[in-house]
Amino acid sequence: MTTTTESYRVKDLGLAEAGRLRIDWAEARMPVLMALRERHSEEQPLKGQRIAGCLHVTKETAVLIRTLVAAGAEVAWSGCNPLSTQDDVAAAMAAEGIPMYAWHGMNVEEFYWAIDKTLEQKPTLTLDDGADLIFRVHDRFTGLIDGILGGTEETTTGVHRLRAMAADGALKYPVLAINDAETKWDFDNVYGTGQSSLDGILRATSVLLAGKNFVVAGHGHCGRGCALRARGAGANVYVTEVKNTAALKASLEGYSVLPMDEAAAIGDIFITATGMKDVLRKRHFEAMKDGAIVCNTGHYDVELNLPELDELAVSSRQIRENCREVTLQDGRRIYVLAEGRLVNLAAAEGHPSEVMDMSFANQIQGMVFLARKGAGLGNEVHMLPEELDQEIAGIKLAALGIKIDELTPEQAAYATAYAEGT
Ligand code: XFA
Repeated sequence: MTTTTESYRVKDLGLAEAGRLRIDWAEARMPVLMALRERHSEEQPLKGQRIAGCLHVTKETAVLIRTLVAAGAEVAWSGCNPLSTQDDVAAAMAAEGIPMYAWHGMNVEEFYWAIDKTLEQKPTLTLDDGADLIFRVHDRFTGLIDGILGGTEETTTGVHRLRAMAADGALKYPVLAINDAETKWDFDNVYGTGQSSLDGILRATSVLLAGKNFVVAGHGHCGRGCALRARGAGANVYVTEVKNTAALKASLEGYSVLPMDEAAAIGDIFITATGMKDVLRKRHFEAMKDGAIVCNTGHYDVELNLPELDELAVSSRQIRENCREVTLQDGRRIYVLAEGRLVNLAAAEGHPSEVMDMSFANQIQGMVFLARKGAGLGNEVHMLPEELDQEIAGIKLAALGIKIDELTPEQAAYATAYAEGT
């Protein structure tokens, strides 16, 4: 059931109060967005801009939307993933007067309908997670292109596709790669994924981590975050890798590095964070101890080869939420969390607000940058200026009450002279 008027479509406007409570909770944990909101409500850098946004409708996104509005923008929104939309948050936004077109579980047709509704306002800026809005404008609404100063893109995949498009000369307005900002990828991958993945494991199992053998497949940013948090919880952390430099880093960080064939027989808990398929497969399941727990926080649902596990099974039952017990021929039991999908999304709540604070601060500052400079940029994928990263990190530090040193004028001069090679 949906509530429809001209200016929004959400599941149920009656959920608005519940949504507001959640948004208020997030606001208290997003000091960078709140600081930018205060600054931009005075300066109004987005006055006269119309923003179409297509991004997960969550409490954190609501804080982003309120901040864009406070900065002077007119905003219309759709959700970039029908399953990530929180209906109470969507309702709260609609109740605040945001043209919000999002509800949980919308189908493909409705998804494009929602995007198209946000384009009716003839945006001057687009804000994307997955580039669907940019693609839609380029495919179906080319008449809007001349009026668009630029867009932002949140994700790695989106940025990748847009770079391919730019290389073909097919990109018709400038795009900022939010993902490539250090305050985005270097924080949400490590600290966001690290904590939320452990959170998912704990919610799905409630096991004690201390003293457990915790195997992390992959020592990229996500794997590093998981390893760091598992060690902090008192687990013995083992890391598997296929890349020399990553393996060496893991070893020098103090983790035991070994091949999965050996880790399989040792581990109590396994988490994959590689981006590769079949990381845990038949030969590994065959070697595992009774009671081993397996899950994934890497690439969607391909890292655990569950069809191969099920071939080895004599029985299987859902024993807890997000926890399936698979019994093998010899009686050993393996516990599969969230069917190998991202455990931090399926069994927990994704990145904490404190982490989204930094990602979304890049979105805000990206919008302001495009409003000021977009017209002068080429139709390519651009990085945010490095100063913006430093500024965002600086606001976060200030909010945390952390002070740091400053170079003396002599040191600053020395640094410049040094860079010039004298
Ligand atoms: C849901 C996000 C995706 C939610 C929404 C509701 C709930 C939990 C699906 C998402 C992304 Cl694909 O948010 C989480 Cl109950 N996020 C981002 C996020 N993660 N991403 C972990 O939290 C980053 C990422 C992912 C998953 C990068 C590449 C591939 C997959 C949007 C968001 N999260 C904060 C939610 N806090 C409640 O706003």
